Amino acid sequence: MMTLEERTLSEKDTVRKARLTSALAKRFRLEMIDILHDKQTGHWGGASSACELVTALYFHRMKVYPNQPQAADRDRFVLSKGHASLLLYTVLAHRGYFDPVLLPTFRSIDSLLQGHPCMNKTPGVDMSTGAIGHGLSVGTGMALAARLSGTGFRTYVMVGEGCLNEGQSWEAIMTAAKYKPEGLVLMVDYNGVQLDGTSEDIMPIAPLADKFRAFGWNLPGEIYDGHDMGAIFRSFDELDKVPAWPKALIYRTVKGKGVSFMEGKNTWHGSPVDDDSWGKARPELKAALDEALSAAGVA
Ligand SMILES: Cc1ncc(C[n+]2csc(CCOP(=O)(O)OP(=O)(O)O)c2C)c(N)n1
Repeated sequence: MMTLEERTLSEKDTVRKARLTSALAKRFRLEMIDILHDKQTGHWGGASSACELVTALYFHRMKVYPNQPQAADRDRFVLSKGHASLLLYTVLAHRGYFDPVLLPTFRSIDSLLQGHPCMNKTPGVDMSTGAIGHGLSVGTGMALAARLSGTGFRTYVMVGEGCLNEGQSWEAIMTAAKYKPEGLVLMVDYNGVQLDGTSEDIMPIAPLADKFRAFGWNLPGEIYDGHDMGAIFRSFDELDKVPAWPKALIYRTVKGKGVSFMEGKNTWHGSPVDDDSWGKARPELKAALDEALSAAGVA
């Protein structure tokens, strides 16, 4: 019998594929909360908010070769908000880069899976991150390298609002607008909450799409729902119709998505998941998974 991963990757009908990918993301969320509870360390809020987005990239959008993680023409992914490392590891493991049995070693001494992504340790990690704000600079360099080498790969950079509060991001935004690297896609996980408060309180970034356009970037007209897999797939199609580079996609998301009492709360940015909270969170995540599996026609 095929696994959910195999079914998702082999599905040709995009409506059915979006439902399968959505179910996969819900399963990853459940797996993440179990690991975070087990380890008593790690970041739930921003991993959960980007769960559908990163799952869609690796299971639908990006050209990748998990058994050749250094292939020159592979698409690149830079998780500028590196604190969401558990999400990247969970998706990479289930996409075939390494054995998912390693996931419970997350954040342990000498594990392949360090607290923040390390490109020298973990197969599939294209850039080491964790100091928020530098992802778009390296992503711009990677996209320019794709031009120089003629390999034509795409580079996807995911930022949170904390990244966009860093001046370095805006230097990269200007640099990319100047050199217009083909294949550079900035994805914003726009969840409105950071480590110690809301973006409104810390440093507002709205109106974001207008700012990007004013800086010379190109975007589809919509801010997409980053938890609706159909909308995410559509955002990729609409991105392809935008004629000029560099391009950005903005997704409205919910920090801590999937657990009612954790949603939208900065306290769940990186607090350890205690027994009581885990006990209450799990049934909610399991119910969402069951619903998604049933919508995808998976028994
Ligand atoms: C340069 C730097 N300063 C501070 C931090 C501490 N820090 C970690 S996450 C974070 C806030 C992140 O907010 P956001 O990018 O919106 O993350 P998301 O909600 O999407 O997870 C901060 C300030 C850091 N990692 N790097």
